[in-house]
Amino acid sequence: MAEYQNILTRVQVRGELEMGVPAADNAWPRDGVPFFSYLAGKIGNAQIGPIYLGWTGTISLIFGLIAFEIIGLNMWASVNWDPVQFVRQLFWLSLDPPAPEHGLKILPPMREGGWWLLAGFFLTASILLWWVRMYSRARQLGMGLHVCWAFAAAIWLFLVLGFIRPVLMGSWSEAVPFGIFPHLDWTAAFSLRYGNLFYNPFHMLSIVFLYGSALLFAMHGATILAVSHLGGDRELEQITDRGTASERAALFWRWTMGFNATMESVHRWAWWFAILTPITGGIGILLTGTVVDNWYLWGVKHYIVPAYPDMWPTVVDPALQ
Ligand code: 07D
Ligand code: 07D
Repeated sequence: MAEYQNILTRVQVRGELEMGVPAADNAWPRDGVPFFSYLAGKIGNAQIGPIYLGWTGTISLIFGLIAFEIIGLNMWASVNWDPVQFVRQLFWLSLDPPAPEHGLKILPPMREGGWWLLAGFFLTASILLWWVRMYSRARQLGMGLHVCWAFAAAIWLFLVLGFIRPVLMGSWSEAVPFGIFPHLDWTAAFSLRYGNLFYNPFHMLSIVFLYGSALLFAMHGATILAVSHLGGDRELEQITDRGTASERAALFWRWTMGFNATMESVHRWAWWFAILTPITGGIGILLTGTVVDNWYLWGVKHYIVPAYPDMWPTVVDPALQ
């Protein structure tokens, strides 16, 4: 029994190596010879491969690599091609979007944002092609399209941040730089520039769904693990049956909080919470600077926050000068 008190997977799923169900179109075969890995079996299925790359997968990876190279080489150039400094400063290095004077120019000088645009183009193409791949693989396997629509929700926020909002604002300079800490600086500066993002109701909603996703994930993951020694991880067969591990799990929640999700509905809850995080987030970013210029003043106007007491002489917002 102790075998099944699991945090990591204790059961190594190993049978015959399998190639998966026959696919409707065999235009592009599955690549690689499958093999078993003990470590992979610790966290999931022990079989690695074969993988289906196809045209969209292959081009997506190539485009992603080109973007990654452009970003990396620009960062390296920014430390005069010094390999030691490149490694030491990697997290602080940046490839910035064009400066405001270039507006929405499609061909700004390469060293003044041109490389950022090119990298952005390849990264976006790569992500969109990966989306097409998710869509086509799901169709071919006769699955629902839940995964690719969830991915589309994240792509929505990505496009708002780096493309749609900058276009609406008339300047690439509004977009996010490529860089580990630089993109955090951008995030903080964005919040400050637009009067504290905490008062943006869509940022609030996005946080609700983000935290809610963590809570749901914890509840569901914990519940299934808690009944997996009774076979509760075989969720599907147990949805409607009585006397199963699932019924016990459901009862646990009904007894502790008076209500329980079902084996099916909990996954719908999880899906909606997850996708609503970037959907509401994207709406919040889209409204910032386009419709609302200062979320703090917006909050004062709508009685969300009290105004600061009038203690000092009025100053003009330097951003408005
Ligand atoms: C665990 C799945 C695996 C994904 C990983 C990320 C890259 C970047 C860098 C080429 C959960 C792979 C990383 C491909 C390579 C270069 C220069 C997903 C998992 C391991 N952020 N962000 C991170 C991205 C934005 C914010 C980390 C991407 C917005 C804050 C990582 C995007 C804002 C914090 C990262 C993006 C924002 C981070 C870990 C795109 C507002 C952190 C991510 C495409 C939403 C955290 C140092 C992670 C950190 C962090 C990547 C956009 C805010 C580098 C690819 C502009 C506050 N972000 N981010 O695990 O440690 O996600 O930063 O939009 O604290 Mg970010
Ligand atoms: C980034 C979607 C794009 C990613 C894609 C994936 C690759 C390859 C590689 C696997 C994450 C691309 C993949 C390239 C991967 C490998 C190998 C999703 C992304 C397509 N905030 N804030 C949010 C909190 C503050 C700010 C969301 C909390 C401050 C800005 C979220 C706090 C300031 C923006 C959230 C807090 C500020 C956000 C992001 C607390 C900074 C956004 C949701 C407790 C001082 C973004 C409306 C998400 C947004 C966002 C949480 C504080 C700024 C809920 C908990 C006040 C500018 N914040 N924030 O899913 O949507 O991101 O805002 O203080 O743009 Mg915030």
